[in-house]
Amino acid sequence: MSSPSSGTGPRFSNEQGGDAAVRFLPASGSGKKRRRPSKKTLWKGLALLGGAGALALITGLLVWHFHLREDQKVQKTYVGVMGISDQQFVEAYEEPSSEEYKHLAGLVNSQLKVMYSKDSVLSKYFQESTVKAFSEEEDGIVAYYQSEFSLPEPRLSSLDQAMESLEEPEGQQVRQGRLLLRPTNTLNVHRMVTGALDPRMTKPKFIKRESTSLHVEKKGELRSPGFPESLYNPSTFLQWKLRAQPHHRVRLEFHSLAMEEDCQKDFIKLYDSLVPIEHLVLAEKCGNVHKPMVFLSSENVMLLTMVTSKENNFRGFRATYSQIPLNTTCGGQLTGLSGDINSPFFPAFYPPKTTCVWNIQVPKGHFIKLQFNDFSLADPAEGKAGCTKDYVEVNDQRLCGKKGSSVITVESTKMTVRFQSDDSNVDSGFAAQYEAFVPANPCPGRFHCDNHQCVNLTLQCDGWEDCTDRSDENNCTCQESQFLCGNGRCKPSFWRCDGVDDCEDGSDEEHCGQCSAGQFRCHNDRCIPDNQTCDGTNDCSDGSDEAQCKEGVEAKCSAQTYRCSSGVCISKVNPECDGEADCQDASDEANCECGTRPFQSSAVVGGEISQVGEWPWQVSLHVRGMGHVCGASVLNDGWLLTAAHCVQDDDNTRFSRVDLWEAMLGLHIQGHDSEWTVRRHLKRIIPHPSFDPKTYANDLALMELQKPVALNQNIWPICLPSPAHQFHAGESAWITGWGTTREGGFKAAILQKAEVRVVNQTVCNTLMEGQITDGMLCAGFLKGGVDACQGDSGGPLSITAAAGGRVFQAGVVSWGDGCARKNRPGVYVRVTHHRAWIKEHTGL
Ligand code: 4AZ
Repeated sequence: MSSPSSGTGPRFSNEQGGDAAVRFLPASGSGKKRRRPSKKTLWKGLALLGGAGALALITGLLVWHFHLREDQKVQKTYVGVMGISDQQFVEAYEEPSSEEYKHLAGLVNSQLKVMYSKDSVLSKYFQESTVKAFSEEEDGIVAYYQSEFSLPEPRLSSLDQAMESLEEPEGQQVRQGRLLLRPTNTLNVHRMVTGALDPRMTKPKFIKRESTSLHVEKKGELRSPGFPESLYNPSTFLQWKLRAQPHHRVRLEFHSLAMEEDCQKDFIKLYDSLVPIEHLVLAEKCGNVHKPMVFLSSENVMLLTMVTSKENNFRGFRATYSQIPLNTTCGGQLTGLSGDINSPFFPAFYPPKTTCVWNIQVPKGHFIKLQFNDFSLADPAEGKAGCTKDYVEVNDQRLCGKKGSSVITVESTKMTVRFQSDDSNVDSGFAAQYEAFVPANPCPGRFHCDNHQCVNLTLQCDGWEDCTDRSDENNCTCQESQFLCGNGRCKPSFWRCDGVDDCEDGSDEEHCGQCSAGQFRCHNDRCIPDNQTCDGTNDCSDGSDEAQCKEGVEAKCSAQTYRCSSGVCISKVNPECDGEADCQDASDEANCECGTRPFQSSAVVGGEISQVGEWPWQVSLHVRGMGHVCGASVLNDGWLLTAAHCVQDDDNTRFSRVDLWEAMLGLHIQGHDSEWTVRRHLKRIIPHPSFDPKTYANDLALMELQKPVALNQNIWPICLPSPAHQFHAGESAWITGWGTTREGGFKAAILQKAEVRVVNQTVCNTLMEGQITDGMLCAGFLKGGVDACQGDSGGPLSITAAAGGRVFQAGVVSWGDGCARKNRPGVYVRVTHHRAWIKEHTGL
């Protein structure tokens, strides 16, 4: 920016010169000899000149501030909704080129002009209005418009204020009054809602802007451009205007959504309107959404917008649209001893502007309890203003936001439950059951939790929390096979000293390491006699008594010993690649170019999303036209290990065909190859010949790449354990993959990781009703909650060895009873069991 005084202002200089730019200009008649001024006069003159200069500078700044900056105008766009009564909607109002549309749009524009003319700020900066659409509503029409203002930037806040006051005090009048233009051009406006556009929709220079209008009376499908084969385009603003027939709602169901995680960059936004007005936003979504989402409008219109930034593009979304009749019946009189109450359309997102009231009345002598199982209401103000937007009111108690299971009890025969959603922001709502109870015997035949919930008697003191306040696990008398926690809970004894705080008060992990003299303290804190260490027997059961031995003790070969290349066996547990040559021929330290993250520079941070390069052995197997289907692991530059069930033909697809597959190595985000990503076709697939699709025994397959890959920081082999390698119950293991992040959900776009624990083989076989063979390994949490799931199959179960720190592949994701269910750990192929078969085919 140029200085305000340059050009027009006086120029000063320094007679001593020096700097050419600040040299005195010769005065006119500079040829005359000048009288040398006295020192005093010189100072006076300089002071005078300085003062004048400062004055000029200040004046200049002021002029610039109030004049020039005023000239730097910015454009501001508002969108609005105008409800017009006593007008009949005609089909032509949907067609902007029709005479009828143009006529009504003209009236709306004049109406807006008149309204803006009454405010000095609005009238000064208003440029023009454009009607964007009309829709039908009960007894009238809704006009959707956009108004443009042009103003100096500093005036933006006064414009916002003026627009707001147009809404509030005057809005009241507008709501009730008749705004008369000219007698012939009367518009009966009963509702006005105005708001600024989301700045993300105006800020970037979009390469593409597109608007599509759709009628939803016939079911149909909506996809973001290119979905699912290609990625969406950068820098686009797309919108879909959806219209249902009168007296219907628009129903929009998203089946798949894969966008950038950062909503500031890429997002979709839904509105209960035909223009993107923030007062009527239904929801904003980005990233990967893991469960199908259904949205419903309050009237017969909905707007879907999609904004993409200039980088990081994903697959986008697929959604289906339809319409449903408007007359939602919710609430009512309930007199049974028990019953269900749900927010309208649960588990679909409830529509905005909905009120339901349930009046529950139970027989005399009973009280009522209401148990919420799901509770997710949209209330951005939750915690601040306190349940003013969407809420459930039980008698006089308001609930809002998101909650886990909870119970509300009233000591009365009457309960009133009111559900209220406001104009914007919706969520999946709530599902609850009410139950009448006799105060003296609130849970006949069942356990009475402190919060008045009832659970089956068999669930009391079973080690699991079934009452939402956990009171079923307090003050228990433990069975023989259980351990009594400090807080009175009972937990299976074998969970004691396993490194996991199962009691949740730490008591099961206390006093674990106090071994007597002459005893060795195992890593799992068990105590064994000293002389049982380094004897070739795994006495601790976690192998720690054999792990720290200076060198492998030569022993008789058995399933527990490591066989050196020379044929000699040593008794050390997991000696391979631990950094110490235990075999005399050092063969236990050969072929150890594996299981490290060679060039990874950043530390692994929390959360479920992996770091780039954290799992360089993870492979994504793609099938032509289907994208990611299974996981696999890198064994070396030419071989991958996966699950046999991934390569079994089904009725529709010949998954056993080599040419169907493409292996993606060094991939982090699906659909987003990086400079490290290598795509490879396959030369051959070798499924385990004894794979049994009924029992999933031997669920293992090898894949040979068409040509070897160059290993890099994101493509690196995992170590294969020797047949004798021991993975102990309770040991930490990691599962990784792009599978669904919940049962029945969507696949992940970014490589996910989760920590699980190896589950005792006998316990697992009992839990899984005898389906666990020696060739399988279980991992997870008996509590549930963490697991591999569909799409993770074929991927590795990675365990870091205690000695040497290399990562070994303990398992291949194979099967499970659903995902992350309580008492249903994930089942993996036990790699050690199949080591010989892998070696036979790959030489590894
Ligand atoms: C599957 O369908 C699958 N919970 C993989 C793992 C598990 C369940 C299902 C384990 O690929």
